[in-house]
Amino acid sequence: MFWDEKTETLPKRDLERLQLKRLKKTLSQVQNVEFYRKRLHEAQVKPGDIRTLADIQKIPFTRKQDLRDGYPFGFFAVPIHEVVRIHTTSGTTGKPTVVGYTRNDLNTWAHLIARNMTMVGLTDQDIFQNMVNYGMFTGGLGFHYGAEKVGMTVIPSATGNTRRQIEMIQDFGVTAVHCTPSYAMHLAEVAEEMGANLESLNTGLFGAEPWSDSMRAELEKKLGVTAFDSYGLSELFGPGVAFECPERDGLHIWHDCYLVEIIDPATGEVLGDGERGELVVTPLVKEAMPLLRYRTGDITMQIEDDCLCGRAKKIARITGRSDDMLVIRGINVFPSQIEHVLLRIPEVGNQFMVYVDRINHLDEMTIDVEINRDYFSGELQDLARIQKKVVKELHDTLELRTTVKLVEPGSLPRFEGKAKRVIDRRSEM
Ligand code: DLL
Repeated sequence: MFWDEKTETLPKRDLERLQLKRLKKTLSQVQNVEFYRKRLHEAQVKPGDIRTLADIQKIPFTRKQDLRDGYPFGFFAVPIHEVVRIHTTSGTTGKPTVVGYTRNDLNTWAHLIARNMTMVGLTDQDIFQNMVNYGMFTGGLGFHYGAEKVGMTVIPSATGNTRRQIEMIQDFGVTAVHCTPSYAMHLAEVAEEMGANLESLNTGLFGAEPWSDSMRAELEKKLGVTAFDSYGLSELFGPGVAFECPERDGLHIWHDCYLVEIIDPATGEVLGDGERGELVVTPLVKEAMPLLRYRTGDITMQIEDDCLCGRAKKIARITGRSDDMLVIRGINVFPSQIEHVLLRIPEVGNQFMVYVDRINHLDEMTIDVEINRDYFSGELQDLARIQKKVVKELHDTLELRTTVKLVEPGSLPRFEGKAKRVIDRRSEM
């Protein structure tokens, strides 16, 4: 099923023509952003130099660090009063990355989500429960407005209280759910414990973190749903970037709105179809915050095939990151954020180790950190105080519950070369 069949199935030539027109418009919009005026001037690229889509390779990449440096509104291409919504995504040193949307952007975003949901067969007959964070995370309001656009009955249940979530699924006859795959697994287990009947459910939309095909099989069995992968990032249109169609062998990225390149993350060289590398995206329809050649950090490849659903070229499911970002229960965490927090706490040293495990299908992060004897009385009570303080400070910055273990000074490994402070023991990926 299509939300916007004509656009979703544009013949290649028409699509490329549209992309070029929109790319040129984007190039004129970025002139309102000082960062891009400077960047393009330095690279000696004038808007008139971009005559074909391939000419985009003349433009330098934009990195997440550039956005951080522009904190808070340095990348807005419109006056602040035209920005009607702000979202943020986690940063490396406490400051988040800010993204803004105009009224038109919000409308575009809702349409993209409506395309995703219609593509997998959801209609205004569906009852949809959205079990993700409704705050700064783009998955909450993003899916919410898209589902309303389709005309579904939307339950903005957000996160938490799993038993209540399950009761609502049963009582309201919910047909479709959206959450992170790890939360879906937890939900399935609690439902089993409760002896709940989830037979009204038939569709699961899962994303915001990597998940494997074996996890898909287990979720489908436990929840009785067909499960679809949803990919996106705050800097583009949140989850309105790429989505699986019923074929479920890759994700359709909305080419009329995003110009896609895959590059070798080490050299920046543009790779061909079927070659795995980092996804680089130039959004083509964003007003408030246009970006040029944005490096997502996500590893995938373009798949050139004629999908049975009739839509254009897909990308493969994300298999990893080109940087050290961890995705823990859908929340992005950089090891440098942890370091930053620990440096502020005199009671602990700055050596640390992070262990990531998947326990009962939920990501759990444990941080070992050395106690600083100068600030520690040696009493057990003091140990508990320090531990609580570290957990709280980490939570304030990462918005994530962690387990903190205080260890003897000098007991953690020291690294001579590149530090390897993160041990990811999740076996799924
Ligand atoms: O996670 C947007 C989203 C919300 C996507 C709901 C899907 C569903 P951020 O918080 O900015 O945005 O995190 C973006 O999460 O660069 C990937 O590394 C990772 N990620 C998102 N979806 C997937 C997925 C949202 N399906 C970052 N598979 C991205 C693997 C994913 N990784």
